[in-house]
Amino acid sequence: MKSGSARSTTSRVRVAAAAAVALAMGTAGLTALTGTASAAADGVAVQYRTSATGATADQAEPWLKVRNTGDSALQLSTVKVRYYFKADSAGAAYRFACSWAVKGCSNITATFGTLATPTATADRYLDIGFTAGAGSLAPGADTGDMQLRFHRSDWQQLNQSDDYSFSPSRTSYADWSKITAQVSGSTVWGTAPEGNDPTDPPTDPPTDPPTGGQSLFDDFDYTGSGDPRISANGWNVRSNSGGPGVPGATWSPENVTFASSGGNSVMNLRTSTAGTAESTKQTEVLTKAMKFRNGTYAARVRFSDAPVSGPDGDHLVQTFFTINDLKAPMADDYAEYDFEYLPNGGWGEPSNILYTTSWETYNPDPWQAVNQHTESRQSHAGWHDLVLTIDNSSIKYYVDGRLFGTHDTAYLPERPMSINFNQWLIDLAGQTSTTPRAYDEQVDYVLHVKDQVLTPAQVTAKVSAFRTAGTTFEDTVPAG
Ligand SMILES: [Ca+2]
Ligand SMILES: [Ca+2]
Ligand SMILES: [Ca+2]
Repeated sequence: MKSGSARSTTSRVRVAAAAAVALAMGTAGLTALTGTASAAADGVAVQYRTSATGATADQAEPWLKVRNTGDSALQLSTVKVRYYFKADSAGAAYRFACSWAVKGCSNITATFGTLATPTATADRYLDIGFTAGAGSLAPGADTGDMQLRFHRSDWQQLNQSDDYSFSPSRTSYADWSKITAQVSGSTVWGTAPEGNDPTDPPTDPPTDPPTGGQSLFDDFDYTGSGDPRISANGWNVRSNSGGPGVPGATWSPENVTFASSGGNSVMNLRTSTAGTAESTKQTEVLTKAMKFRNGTYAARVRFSDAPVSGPDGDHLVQTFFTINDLKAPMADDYAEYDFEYLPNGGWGEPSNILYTTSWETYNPDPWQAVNQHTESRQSHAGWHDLVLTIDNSSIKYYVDGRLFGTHDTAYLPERPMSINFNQWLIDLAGQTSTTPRAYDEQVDYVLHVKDQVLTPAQVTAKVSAFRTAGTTFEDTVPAG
């Protein structure tokens, strides 16, 4: 099988120039991290107080502060805070107001909604969000006072004694877990009313009904690239020559290694060069079977911006992707879905860029690509939770729980695919030195769930369940 062969130096220049979809990204690196000690755990805490303590009141006054408990800067525009309450009647309508806020009332957004699973103390919610103008929070910093209020639109008294998030005893700021917070769609703080947690099963079933949750999970717990269990578990550590990458380069199984980190095993793909084709060793690990089509694909991958040794600057591609074989130029039953990180640019890009690309097909010569892509021009060094979902209505890419791109039905797969990780060099033009250097891409786990669209939070829960059960590998996906 030739994998990743859809590339040429000219290809991506044209693709990038087409700029089908551009998505500006904020600071990445969010929650939904599991199991690895080296993870930079990000999160927020919500503090609450109220100055309207009566069982009934003209207005509810949830005053809030949001604090960044993570260890990197947090864009407030990625944060949503949810206050839960019980409406005074099914038809009651409410209005929000901001009295004063350190971050500026004009930078605070508010949305009322109805809960999917009403409880005795909650059938509505108020979502507080932030515009880009609210800026970011440094680690440990908080938003300062947000003096918020809401009232019935008819200005009748509201009963707040039956409201889930209300507490009359909270007259000074303190952490309050009955208000929840999400960062980029993942809940990082608080406890929702029963049945309303984002990890509860979605009310809308996937387009394709579940077929028993057949799945592939591998925590990459191996002793080395020669471990016979790697092949037994369906993986090929590539040694055969060919594209993509520098012509004449080799694919090096011995550069695929495994290391334990805090009791968790991580696969390392090391790509090295000394500036010549003969010295260039690329790495790839892929499933032998092409049996994966609709469903959810997830992996925890560590991209790097700098070499582990030697001079920097090579036009490197660090990937997680699915692909099948092109049976003829422009054959429409070709399929490929990529996460591709270029830490030093390439394909005409001057600096780091992350692409997600969905392929209908291509013509190798003369080059013609039929695809749709989303890109983000910023560093993605470090660990990232990558999720790809495919059903019969769309293709979605998530990075760290945040929707990165949605691609159209024209790019849906017609046939099953393999699952691949590789790291390779577009060319040798990024760093012309002959001093040896090496770059690492690491993979913590891979998960595929056939015919089910999982949320990033459900992916995290599924991986946690495998680990709790002591399962480091399982493959119940039937042959394609
Ligand atoms: Ca109420
Ligand atoms: Ca692992
Ligand atoms: Ca296709």
